[in-house]
Amino acid sequence: MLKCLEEIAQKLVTPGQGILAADESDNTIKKNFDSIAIKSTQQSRRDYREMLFREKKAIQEYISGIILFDETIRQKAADGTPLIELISSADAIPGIKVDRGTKLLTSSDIEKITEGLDGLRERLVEYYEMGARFAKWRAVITITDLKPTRYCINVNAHALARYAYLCQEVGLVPIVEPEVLMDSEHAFHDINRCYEVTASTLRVTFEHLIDAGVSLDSIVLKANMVTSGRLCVKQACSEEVAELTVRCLKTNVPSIVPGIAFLSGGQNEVLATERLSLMNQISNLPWNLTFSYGRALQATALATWAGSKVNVLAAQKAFSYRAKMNSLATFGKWNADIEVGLSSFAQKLNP
Ligand code: 5MM
Repeated sequence: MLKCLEEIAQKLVTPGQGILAADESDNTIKKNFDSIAIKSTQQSRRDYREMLFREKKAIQEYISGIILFDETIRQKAADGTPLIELISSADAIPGIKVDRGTKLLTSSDIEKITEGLDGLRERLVEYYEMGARFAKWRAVITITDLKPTRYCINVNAHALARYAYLCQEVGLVPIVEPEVLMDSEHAFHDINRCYEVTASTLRVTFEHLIDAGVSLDSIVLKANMVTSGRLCVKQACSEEVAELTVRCLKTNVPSIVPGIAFLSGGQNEVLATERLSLMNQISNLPWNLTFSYGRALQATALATWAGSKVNVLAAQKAFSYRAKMNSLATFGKWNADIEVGLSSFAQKLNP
């Protein structure tokens, strides 16, 4: 069983490939659809995700795994094919978000705890039987002058460790995602404060994973980059983000972990790609560094699709293009000259 888990974890972080986070909860996808004036219904969510999953060539080449929401893993495409089969037939690994979202910690008006441990073992078995081979649980840590508290980091790390152990027990690779938010309404912090909080969060998370008996060679860490907060007046440049992120990870993430797949966290598509590429230009990294982007893989594709069948081809090309740019970034081979921009790309599509 463990040999197989190791192989799945390795495949998820194969150089040249990364993960598509398509597990937006109903609230999040509604906000995304609001931005293109589309009503979020079971069918519109299905149509949008089917459009992405049918971009077979791009998925085969650039995407190692796709994280699904509970509704999606049960859905069928318009022609009756289960959506999960579209993913498997493109040689990508289906994954599933298993946390049940965040709630306020009782002692705090800002800090959150991620829920979903009750009945988790049984749900994981069901997802495995449905074909999922990895899972995801996201904890969120908010920075203010006085936060996060040690208590918040601890309870979230504890939940991540219990989740990760249960996943491995049933044959799912756990993606462990302790996200230090860069885009909260409180995010006035500078990059050094982000470094400090990310370092403590990772240190405590790995202490809990080790105490719980989680096999660290069979997980994927989904980490935030070390950046300035969205509202910080002086934004750190990409070179500094890359350098501090790698330094923070080297100090706090054991080298036995096969790979780290970054979240984009509100960075725009090009910045998220540029920073991943810069990190992969740094030599002697003990783990593979790749992407597990939601917004930074989908933003242009979503806007291009705009809920209309006539835009499906162009939206798929936009998704494919972004996936390719990030694939190059996993080799440290992306640069601004290659990033020709979607306008000229779209012109080539519709000359
Ligand atoms: C795709 O979004 C995921 C689900 O978020 P919600 O439960 O809030 O709807 C989210 O966990 C995502 O995987 C990570 O935040 C990374 O996505 P971004 O957009 O930051 O790359």
